[in-house]
Amino acid sequence: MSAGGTGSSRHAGWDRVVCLAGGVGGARLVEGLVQCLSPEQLTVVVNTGDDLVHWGLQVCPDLDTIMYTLAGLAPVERGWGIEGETFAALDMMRTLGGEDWFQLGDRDLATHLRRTARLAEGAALHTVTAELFAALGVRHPVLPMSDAPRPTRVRTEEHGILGFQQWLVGLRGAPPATEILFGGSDDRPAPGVLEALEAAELVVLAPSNPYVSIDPILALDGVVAALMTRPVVALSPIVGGAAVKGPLGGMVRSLAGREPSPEAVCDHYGGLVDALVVEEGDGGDLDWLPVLETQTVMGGRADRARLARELLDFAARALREHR
Ligand code: FO1
Repeated sequence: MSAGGTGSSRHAGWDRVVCLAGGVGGARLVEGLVQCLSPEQLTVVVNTGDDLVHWGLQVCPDLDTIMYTLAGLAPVERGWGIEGETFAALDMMRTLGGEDWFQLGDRDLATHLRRTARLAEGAALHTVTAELFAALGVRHPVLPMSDAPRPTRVRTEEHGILGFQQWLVGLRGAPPATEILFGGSDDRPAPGVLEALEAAELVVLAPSNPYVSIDPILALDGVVAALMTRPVVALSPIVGGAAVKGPLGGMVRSLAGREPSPEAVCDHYGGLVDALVVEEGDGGDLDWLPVLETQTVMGGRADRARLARELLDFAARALREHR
């Protein structure tokens, strides 16, 4: 069953919501939102800065994490890839002397083969993305942030500039990041992104890594300008002084010189965020914007819907004057 296809209902508070997302935290919130909002009410814009060419194939980890999550295929704990995946191709690749630091599972491989073939035929990434999501029964519109490559790179003192996955997976995100760089010469958002943002009554920043999941989207031409005119609610990916998942905690320290906190996330987004959702007890010093304290660490599918509904209700109360 597709969560995107059959699980949605209509939230009364909002007619047009755009969610900017990346990573596993982003996918979990998106799964909650698709249970509260119909495909007409919700558009998801996904980071593609994590994308890489691996084994000659175009791999889009954040798009695929959202696709597999919405299709009910993602492993609940790990969040990325496909539940029950096998790795026979990886084993053979290793035997053949190929690269094995980035693990592509057998079924996941079909996604990258299909995407790469369609791109080689001349189809744009947003077209191929729509085809793949539809094939897995997902009905909500999910857009890549850009059709053009926009590779994120990480500068480290020890290793110089690294590709994002090389740093995150190859080196386990251990070398402190001193700068995040957004590559690519074409900074146009994919077709539909600015149109969706300009029509949005509410923009949700998912509990994704601000530096490497949300900032690559914000770096595209016209995105910040569009967001400045829309009510924006963000969900903090920092809980109890630590990142829920991934390297964010260390990045706040090395990039902002601060201890990880919802305030640090909020300050990073500057004036873009109008309201914030944080973990119960984490609201402390945040007195300059409306804050909802609730349980933000998401469990299964029902819990993700619960959090999305609370966020949408809170935003409808807190941001009514912006509409
Ligand atoms: N994460 C890992 O920690 N190790 C891997 O080998 C790995 C492979 C992989 C393959 C396909 C895919 O869609 C995601 C994969 N990820 C892997 C996760 C990925 O690196 C991150 O979750 C995101 O890029 C962070 O948003």
